[in-house]
Amino acid sequence: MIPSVAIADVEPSRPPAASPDERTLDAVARRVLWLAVRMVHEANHVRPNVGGIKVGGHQASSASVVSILTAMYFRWLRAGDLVAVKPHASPAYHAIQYLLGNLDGSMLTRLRDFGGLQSYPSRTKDPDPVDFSTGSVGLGAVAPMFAALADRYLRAHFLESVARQPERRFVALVGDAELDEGNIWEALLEEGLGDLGNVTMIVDLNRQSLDRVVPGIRVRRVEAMFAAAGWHAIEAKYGSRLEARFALPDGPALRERIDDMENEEYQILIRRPGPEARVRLIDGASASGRDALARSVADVPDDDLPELLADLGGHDQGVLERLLRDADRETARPTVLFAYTIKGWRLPFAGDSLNHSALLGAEQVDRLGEALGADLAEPWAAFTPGSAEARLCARRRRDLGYGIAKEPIAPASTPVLATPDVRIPASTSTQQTFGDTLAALARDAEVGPRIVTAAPDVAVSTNLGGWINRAGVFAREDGPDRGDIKRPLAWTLGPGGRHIELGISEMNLFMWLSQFGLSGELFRERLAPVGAVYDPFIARGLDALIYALYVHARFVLVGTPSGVSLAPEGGAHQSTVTPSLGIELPGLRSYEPVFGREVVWTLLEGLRGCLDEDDGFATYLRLGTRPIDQSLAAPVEARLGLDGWRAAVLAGGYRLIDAGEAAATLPASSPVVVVMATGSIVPEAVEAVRILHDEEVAANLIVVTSAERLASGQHGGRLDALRNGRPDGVGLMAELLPPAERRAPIVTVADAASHALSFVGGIYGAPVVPLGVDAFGQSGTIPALYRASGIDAAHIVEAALLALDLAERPTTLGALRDGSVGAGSRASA
Ligand SMILES: Cc1ncc(C[n+]2csc(CCOP(=O)(O)OP(=O)(O)O)c2C)c(N)n1
Ligand SMILES: [Mg+2]
Repeated sequence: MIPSVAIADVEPSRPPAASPDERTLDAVARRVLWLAVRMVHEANHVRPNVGGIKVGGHQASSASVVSILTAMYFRWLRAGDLVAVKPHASPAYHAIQYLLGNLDGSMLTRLRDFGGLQSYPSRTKDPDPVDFSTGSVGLGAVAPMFAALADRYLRAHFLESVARQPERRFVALVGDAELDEGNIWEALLEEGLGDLGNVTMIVDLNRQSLDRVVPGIRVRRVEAMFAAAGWHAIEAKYGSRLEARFALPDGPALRERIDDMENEEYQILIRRPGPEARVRLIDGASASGRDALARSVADVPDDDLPELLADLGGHDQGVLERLLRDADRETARPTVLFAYTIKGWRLPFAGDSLNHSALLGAEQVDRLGEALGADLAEPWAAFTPGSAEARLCARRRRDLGYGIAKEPIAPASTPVLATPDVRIPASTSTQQTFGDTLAALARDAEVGPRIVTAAPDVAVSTNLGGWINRAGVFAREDGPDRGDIKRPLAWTLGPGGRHIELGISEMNLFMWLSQFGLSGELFRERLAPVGAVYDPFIARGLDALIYALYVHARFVLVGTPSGVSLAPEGGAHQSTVTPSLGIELPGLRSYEPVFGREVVWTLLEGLRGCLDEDDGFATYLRLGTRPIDQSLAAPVEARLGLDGWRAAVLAGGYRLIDAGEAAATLPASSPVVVVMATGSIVPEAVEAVRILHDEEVAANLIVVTSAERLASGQHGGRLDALRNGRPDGVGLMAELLPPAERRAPIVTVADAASHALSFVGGIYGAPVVPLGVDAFGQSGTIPALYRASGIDAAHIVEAALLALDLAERPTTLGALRDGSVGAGSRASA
């Protein structure tokens, strides 16, 4: 938490506005600034504060972009354009939405309040329309780029419906320190994003981050980096007053001096009293340039000098408009506009290095209101009806297409998801079946056209080859014909392609999923985006994955291969924490199928989540390369039939081996133990259960296909169930464990951190011995690694025997048979 700091007061400045239009625009900008500042003030100093925690909000960061937002929303933007606004400009953004009639005035008192305006613009939680959520800096900066790619993709694939939509611009208004985030540079290097002429990034170049004035003149390097990435880089550097002065005979000396000044010096200069500013300005110049420099500002009164020096292009409507039109003319590549601004513009702490979290005092707010022409008695007043400002707001509301009902989303009803005909060999891996299923779906007339895949340079190794051969690779134009060269992977490029190949950036993959996964909401055509990534590298893009879920994108994420089952690949590629992510991330359904059929079913369910008209969700499939003997599934198929098995898989798990059924000769006194296993490790669990049966232990094997479904039933449902007098209402666990078995000890086993499944004992108070991979792996064979990690059959058997010792009153097979709970006597195993 940043403490409020005492900051020297400087008078708010009000540059002269010339034409009636400019005056109107300036009046709008002043009102936006006032509302933004007052909103934060209300939240911190007026609204009753329960608990005494500083509410916060960013007056300085909002002020920094007031002119830019005004130029955008009151001049430049068109209906259909989609905009990401830097997170800490939320108050200014909402002020604009209020003036444009999209936000009820009562909300202005509810910034950062429960159910009120969010701290950072949120698509899903704010009451007014927000195109892109922002918050974690860097992500909002690139979201519009991926949305622009989705727009391009849709225009190439769904011509009729999308062609009716207006050409859109995709805009990101970002903070300058936000450019420190590496994900922005990963997106800049992505070749599919490099020629999006409808993308504009506007950098609020206030030279300040959270903690400090950014040293040196970093912008020069950054501009060169954008240019090197193929972007059209332009600057709104100086305002018209300074530009006019540069045009005078000694003007070049002044320009050179400011151009060459490091950020820290500039920030000090614009905050010093006029006489001191003049001395600093001139003394800091080279000896040869001092005279011309002194002459260049000789006629500027002292009082006016700091304000003249702070006349930057990012606060000049004329300059901004000219440059935004310039961005429009560039249609072959994206544009970045560096808009030079003052953080805290027109506020007493303008340009102060510690103003990021600073709040104006009550008196300062009143003085500001007066200076900005606001009515202190009616702080939330909109413009007087009939005034030039009110007319401008009404006109812009129409121009921006606000209030017009959106087209319905296609497809209007959930498409039929027919189970594709996939040949599943006697022994196969989940990754193999995933690839085969997608390849089969490429020819599905109903769902195939809506599936689009992406992989960060791992398409081949995650088994997308068959799909890519049939679906092709998306490119703006047809690729060169390879003639009769026969290769296992055809890689046919063209606008009809349905695979998008990304460079090695997991951040880009998740940002891609976030925007392609919102295609229904953004462009009225739903897609089913499937992203494939090596499971361990999910962590590399985790923040972007969380972002994709936070914005409610619908997608299928396939993490493969996973776990130490990737044995020879070694510890650097073995994932252990991903099942926990699958359980804990909100809005994500997670499956770890074992058998080929289960892959087909869970993938189809994930695609349904993308395309369903009401029940949308994102899905994570954790897969692997270990060949699994498919005949091991015979008992469940025999007991439940295919439909029952499928329903159980989607619900989260099923009983694969039941001791009573499988080992009819076991004595009634055999103690009961439950083995719960997930993923690649199931064959070891089957072997262990058989050994236990030989040892006269009544071991049951439950396969968990979704720890997430199990946990959500258990955690989410329990309290409600108790409230409603249904202690049994704990989701799937109640079905998996019949009452007589609920106190029997449980051994959990996964090719993942042991913690991932250990929660299962909590529901009925059964002792649990969790097995899993709790150390980094290494290269080796699967048996060697399973043994070293303690998840092979021998360890499962040992754990089961030890678990039996934990149970005070062991459950016996006989008791299970007559349904009495924990009543049997202890039998030695
Ligand atoms: C990923 C991430 N890290 C850290 C933060 C905390 N944070 C919020 S704003 C900010 C500084 C942003 O500076 P800049 O982008 O220049 O915006 P300004 O406030 O100057 O407008 C930081 C570090 C964050 N929001 N997201
Ligand atoms: Mg900044």
